[in-house]
Amino acid sequence: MVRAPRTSKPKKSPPQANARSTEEIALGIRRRVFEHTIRNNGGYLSQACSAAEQLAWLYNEELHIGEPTPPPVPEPFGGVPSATNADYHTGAGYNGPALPHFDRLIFAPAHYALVAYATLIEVGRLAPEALGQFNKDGSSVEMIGAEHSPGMEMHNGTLGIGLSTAAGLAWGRRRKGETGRVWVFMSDGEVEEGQTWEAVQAAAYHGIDTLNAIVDVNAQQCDGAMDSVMDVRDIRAKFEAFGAVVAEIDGHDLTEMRDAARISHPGQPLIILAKTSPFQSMSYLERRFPRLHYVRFKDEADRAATNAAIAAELGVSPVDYAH
Ligand SMILES: Cc1ncc(C[n+]2csc(CCOP(=O)(O)OP(=O)(O)O)c2C)c(N)n1
Ligand SMILES: [Mg+2]
Repeated sequence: MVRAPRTSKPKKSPPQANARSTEEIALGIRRRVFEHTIRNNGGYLSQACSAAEQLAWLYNEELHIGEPTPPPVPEPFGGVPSATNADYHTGAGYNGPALPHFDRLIFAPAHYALVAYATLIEVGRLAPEALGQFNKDGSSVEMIGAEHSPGMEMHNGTLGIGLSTAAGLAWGRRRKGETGRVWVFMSDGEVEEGQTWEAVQAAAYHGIDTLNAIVDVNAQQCDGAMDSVMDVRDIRAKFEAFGAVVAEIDGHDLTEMRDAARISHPGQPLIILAKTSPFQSMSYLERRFPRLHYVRFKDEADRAATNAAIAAELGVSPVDYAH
């Protein structure tokens, strides 16, 4: 089945309407991840630099989703799924109920979890206190997100599985006549995984045009700059060759993001390649290049200097982490 090109944006449900601008939410995400990183003596800070606009835009503008169903402060980890575990739940409820007309979000790179939680807090879907449970034993607010973590609905620590899981979900939803789309947030490290390419190929073959992805192309990998670890070459040409419609944008430019999402892509998945800076709005981090994957401080002086410099860049007071 090939859907007619969509020319207008689906109507938002009232609970989703957000009084704050997407720019304000992106700044809030960076401030929150910064504060957490300083307070906890390290963290996935660079991912807030690169992805803040993408996640703010998804939740504040693009996703058509309902009100969250779980409590604002997450319940403890309810155990693994089984026929007898009535407490088992995924974190998908923070993205609203899984109703046929609502969109679903698959959050693929699990190490971006802190940025995901900060986003949920900024858009009012999660209580700020939830971060108090971050990386604690027995908590669902995992450092490396899992399917029970807020905003996530499937295991995603294994990079590269998000897009194909989403393709299958979109295919199944279409067979059931559901009108909601499936969006995926991905990292560029995931293009090193063969499964990503199989997903695009299969989605294009089956005409799954309800599948949309935005990829944080920060040109970074955990061991450093992407081209020093694995030269992935021209990923736009590759995504197109495997059957996707591709938009390449400045990932900090919301106008380009909005325009990219409006591109008509009948019968094909849409992949938005959001080219980003791994130290956007926190230029002090540039001195760490190419080791930006996880920010850790070499000593107290490094922590204090980073605190002062980035707080000034983000327009906040330095974090009082001694208390
Ligand atoms: C299949 C798989 N291989 C390797 C890893 C280990 N790993 C964790 S994060 C990461 C970096 C991948 O690059 P990207 O997601 O783009 O990271 P970033 O830009 O945040 O540095 C890797 C290789 C993993 N989680 N899954
Ligand atoms: Mg990357």
